[in-house]
Amino acid sequence: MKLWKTAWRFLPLSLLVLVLTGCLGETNLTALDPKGPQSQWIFDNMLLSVYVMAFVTIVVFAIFFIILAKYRRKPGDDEIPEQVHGNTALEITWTVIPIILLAILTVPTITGTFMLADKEPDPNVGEDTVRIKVTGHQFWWQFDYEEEGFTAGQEVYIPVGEKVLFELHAQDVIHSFWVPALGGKVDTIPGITNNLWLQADEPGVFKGKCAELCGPAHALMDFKVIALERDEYNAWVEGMQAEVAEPTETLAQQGRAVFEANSCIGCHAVGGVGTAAGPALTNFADREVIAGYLENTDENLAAWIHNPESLKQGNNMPAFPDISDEDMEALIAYLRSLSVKED
Ligand code: HEC
Ligand SMILES: [Cu+2]
Repeated sequence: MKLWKTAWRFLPLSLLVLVLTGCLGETNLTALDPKGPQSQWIFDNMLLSVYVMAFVTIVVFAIFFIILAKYRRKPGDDEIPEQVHGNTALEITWTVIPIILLAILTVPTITGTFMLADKEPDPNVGEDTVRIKVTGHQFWWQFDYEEEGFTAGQEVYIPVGEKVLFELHAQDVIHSFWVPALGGKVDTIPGITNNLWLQADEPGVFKGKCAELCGPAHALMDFKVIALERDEYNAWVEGMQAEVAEPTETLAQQGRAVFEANSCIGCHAVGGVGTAAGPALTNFADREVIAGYLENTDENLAAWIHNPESLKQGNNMPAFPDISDEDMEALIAYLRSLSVKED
């Protein structure tokens, strides 16, 4: 009984751990609430193994306690019971049952693993299947829509209800592309191409994370999958493909000059395709967050440009501490003009 008292004392602590680790937090960064066929399959397979394990645990413990109660030494038992060695029937039974249980787990796991890595286009969409090249960088994500001819950073847009094919690459070290609500975790490895498909069954924003320790800012290497209805998705694609318009406001025009004078343009593409040293900013104003995690406010943006290191340790953007308040205001106005959303 003393043990129970001690165990109860740890209950608040364990709940606290759950809350602090975000297990009970409001986020769709979870594999336990699947939102697509990939993650649904993974979830179902996980349940299957839980059921198999529960079955084994229950049967083994039931036998254990029955035997403990039935065959324990009772008062008056003076003789040593008959000693047996080996029992063919029992041995066959406890070999065959695990083989059957493992087969129940193995068959769907193997067929499912192939299903999850399949590179075939969506049968309902055919030629129009969206293909996206993903590149993991320390510590941000690049999404090339090669057929459509543009590059996006940090947020990947997909059409709802369609199988989207991802080709996974890495620029520097191994990262891992993971959107728990939509599917499995697949590594991005320098020099190797991995494949993954994902499908979102409902529109929404699905959080993703780098799931492979890749350096100091690994924990902040977050991204988002934004699933839109097909027509909205098409509109977004057109917006990304369009020539980036000259900013209309004077302040934003000045900001563009600041952007060019500080060689931001050398690392950040605005429009166009291809790898740059930093995320493309073509639709930066539409992002919810800066650098994967920081709320996209003017204050945070100024702080980020002045000193990125103070906000995301180890990231590869240099600091620009000398940009004056005036220039910063203009620069921010320019960055805020970079939107492909219709308003
Ligand atoms: C040497 C290359 C380099 C230069 C020059 C550079 N940046 Fe960056 N920038 C980066 C990298 C790399 C990141 C990604 C950091 C991360 O999230 O790990 C980044 C991230 C950003 C982001 C966040 C984008 C997002 O959505 O995550 C903004 C905004 C930004 N830079 C603005 C600027 C501005 C403005 C300038 C010029 C004053 C500039 N950068 C100059 C490399 C550079
Ligand atoms: Cu990473």
